[in-house]
Amino acid sequence: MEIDVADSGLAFTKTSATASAGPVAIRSKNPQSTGHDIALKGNGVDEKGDIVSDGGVSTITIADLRPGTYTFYCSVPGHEQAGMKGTLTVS
Ligand SMILES: [Cu+2]
Repeated sequence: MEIDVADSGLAFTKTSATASAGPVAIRSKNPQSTGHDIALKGNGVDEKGDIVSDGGVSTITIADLRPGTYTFYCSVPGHEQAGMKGTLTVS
């Protein structure tokens, strides 16, 4: 699934997403010159992708994501607090 970085500002292009339980890969293309990553936390999951910029794609892969509610976010310091986050609902 894709959760891309917005063209500008500290935001993704969506604030919520859904996925089916099981193996899940999240790809996040970052068009900005500012570095960002995609990260996921909740229910014992704590995954962070590489920080990328200028069209790069940050990726995380979870082998067996369980049903529940997770937070996707950018782990660059200050970015989540500034609003670079959203909710991933897995069912
Ligand atoms: Cu960021």
